[in-house]
Amino acid sequence: MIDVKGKVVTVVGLGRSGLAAAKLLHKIGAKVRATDAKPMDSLGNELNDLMLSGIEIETGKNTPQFFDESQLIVLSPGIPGNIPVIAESIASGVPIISEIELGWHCLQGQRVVGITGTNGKTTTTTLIGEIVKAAGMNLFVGGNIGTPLCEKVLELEKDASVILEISSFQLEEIDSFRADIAVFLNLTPDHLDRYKDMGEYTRAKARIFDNQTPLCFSVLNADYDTVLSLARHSEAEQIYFSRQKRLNHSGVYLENGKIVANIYGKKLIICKQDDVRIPGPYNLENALAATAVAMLLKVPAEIIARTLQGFKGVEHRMELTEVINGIRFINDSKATNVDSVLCALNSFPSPIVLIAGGKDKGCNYGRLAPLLNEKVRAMVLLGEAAERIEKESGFKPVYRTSSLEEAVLTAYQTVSVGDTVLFSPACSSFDMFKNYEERGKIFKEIVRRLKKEVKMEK
Ligand code: UMA
Repeated sequence: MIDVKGKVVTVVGLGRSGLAAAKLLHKIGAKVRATDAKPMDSLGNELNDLMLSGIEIETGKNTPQFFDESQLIVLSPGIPGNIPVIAESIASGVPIISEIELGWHCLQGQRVVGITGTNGKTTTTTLIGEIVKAAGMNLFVGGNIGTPLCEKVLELEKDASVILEISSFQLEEIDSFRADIAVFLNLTPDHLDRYKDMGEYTRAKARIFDNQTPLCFSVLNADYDTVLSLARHSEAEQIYFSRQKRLNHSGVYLENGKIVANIYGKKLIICKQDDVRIPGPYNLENALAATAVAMLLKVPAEIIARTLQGFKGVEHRMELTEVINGIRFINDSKATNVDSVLCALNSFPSPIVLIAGGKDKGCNYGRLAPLLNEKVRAMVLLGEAAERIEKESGFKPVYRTSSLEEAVLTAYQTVSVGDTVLFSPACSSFDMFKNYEERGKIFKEIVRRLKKEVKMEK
């Protein structure tokens, strides 16, 4: 356990991570302060509990004075480490850690599975959790997926598997954090509004391998050379997974339409590739990665197979919302970068009407062009990034809209029976919504309303 008793610890940001970190620090005896740039009234009621427990709070700003005497700073993932107050603290030598680093120090030897990569993290994390649950093992599923590690760490069973979705933001400020099993799914451009270039983003992601020892495992997508080269410096034992090639090395791959696991020197057929219920080639990769982890956790093959066959996927990720008059409406609000949209476009038959746009993250939308031209009937755009998407993709026809409701109705007017309306934004949600979950929920509400209206018209 980290020794923070009596130490002044400043938590920066009071979103989910910051709140959980502040409460945990208070429980383990630190003198906690917490600051958030948002005004008090937009931060929710939980702040009152913090204040009642004696935590000093600053809202509406993050002032340098508030950091005076800090002996440790816990930084929320959404806040870059180069903002002026943090840069000043770094200069004065105060250690800065992320929320997962703090949570990790409070574990009691539980085995940590850390899942990172640009796309598929949430699906893979959830799927691993479902397999482990089906095997009757104790577990915690959290991290970037929603529940911060700090929120639950003191309640975990000693034998629990701690399954964490981990973002590059969380990895930036780790120090000793170690993933006993580190899963690296893929690497494509993302978050280029935060990182100065792909190199900086890649370096943050590669920190998942930091602190791994020869007793650890890294589970690597053998179809991505970049992933393999990043893992070269990891001391962990490497286990591969591949959708595209048979592996000579320990790993999980496809052979004659079947998922094969060759781990611990034993070759096992898990199930047929077509038994995997979640759609598309990239979800198959997620299923292979999850199988590799489950094998390392010694889950029996039949439990893995049963879970792959039953797992429907996660909310907001290629989620079938409704079928209206033969038109499928898919909620893929979680697709916040270009590659995520490419995965979704590859996963559904054409013709597709694509609804996209949101807060620009600096992605190259020109990369959408080939698949748009191949599979998309029309594109409906909204949000800050609409202009860049239209210009860079060069795709036509495009309809510009000013709200999600208008976008859905426009898409509905453009489709024919048998089409798919795919809401896969390629952008984050923060220009119009609180987060991608809110955006996805609103999309689903609009579609369900539309279904009722269409029924009444009949
Ligand atoms: N703030 C300041 N000063 C600043 C900037 C922000 O005080 O200069 C404050 C904001 O006012 C806000 C708080 O910091 O109140 C925000 O903290 P945060 O953005 O870190 O949000 P949390 O609610 O703590 O959520 C974070 C993750 N968010 C981000 O990484 C942006 C959540 O991932 C995660 O689920 C949660 O911790 C629990 O671990 C979301 C996400 O979008 C899903 N992640 C990115 C992604 O998946 O692409 C990485």
